[in-house]
Amino acid sequence: MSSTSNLNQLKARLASARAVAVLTGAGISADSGVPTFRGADGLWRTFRAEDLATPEAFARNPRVVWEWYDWRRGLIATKSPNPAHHALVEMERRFDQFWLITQNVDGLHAAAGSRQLIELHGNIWKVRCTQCGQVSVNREVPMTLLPYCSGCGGLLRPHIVWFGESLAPHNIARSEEALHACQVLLIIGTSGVVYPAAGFSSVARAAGAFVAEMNLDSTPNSSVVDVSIQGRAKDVVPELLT
Ligand code: BJW
Ligand code: ZN
Repeated sequence: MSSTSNLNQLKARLASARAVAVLTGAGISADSGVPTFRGADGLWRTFRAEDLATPEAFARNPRVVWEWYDWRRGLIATKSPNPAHHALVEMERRFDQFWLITQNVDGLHAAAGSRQLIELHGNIWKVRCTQCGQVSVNREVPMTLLPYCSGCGGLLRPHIVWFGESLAPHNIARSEEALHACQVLLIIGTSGVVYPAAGFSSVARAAGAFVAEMNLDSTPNSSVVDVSIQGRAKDVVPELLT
């Protein structure tokens, strides 16, 4: 089926939907200039994930891990939301029920003004104490390395979900609610390889939702969804509002 008829089919579904859920990944922020994880110039072609994005790596060498995050924070600080982020803010206004589930940690959805937001993998602008668990916002760029908790003196870590760590139970619960309640699920700019988010398309589809993927390429999700629309997020997502 052509991309135009896929787009029209999706727009017709949205026109009659009351509850809509969206899952985003690094591809939506790629159009703002934030590097993806696994693309051609993805972050992990130069850094090995298992060297940096794990609790073991942090325990072994917190400074190296913090240097990587400090570098990324400096980069993200110069970026702003693009038309795809803004279109999702408008979409939130249009539907009775709306959930935006993001795997991104860059904070660009919140910066655009999205409110019904589930930051599944955490936020790069938040830190968490490894001793007392206190979470706080930290926007220093560059930041003091290593950072310590003002309350208890414990070492602070990024408030981000690393490989092998559990996602916050309330975020899982809200996502489950969204996947079961939505009539349409949009999956935008994710490679669909990292669980549990990679399984969300199947969950929503089994619960009866119409599922659409928007991505530059095909992904493991492409064979599960009702329609795949190829293109850049900044071009295709705003099209849904027209
Ligand atoms: C565009 C575009 C444009 C580009 N427009 N599109 C074996 C089987 C199943 C599961 C596991 C397994 N072994 C281990 C696991 C569990 C593991 C997992 O899933 N691993 C897989 C890799 C196999 N998951 C976990 O550990 C999770 N925890 C968990 O499951 O707990 C229970 C458990 C523990 C242990 C064992 C088993 C269960 C936690 C996952 C946390 C993920 N965190 C990260 C890193 C955080 C570090 C940081 O950011 O600082 O989050 S991983 C990284 O990938 C990041 C992202 O959020 C996530 C997803 O990436 P995303 O967004 O899809 O980006 P890309 O780059 O991969 O894709 C970009 C896409 O955009 C591409 O498709 C492009 O085509 C497209 N694109 N430009 C539109 N302009
Ligand atoms: Zn503390």
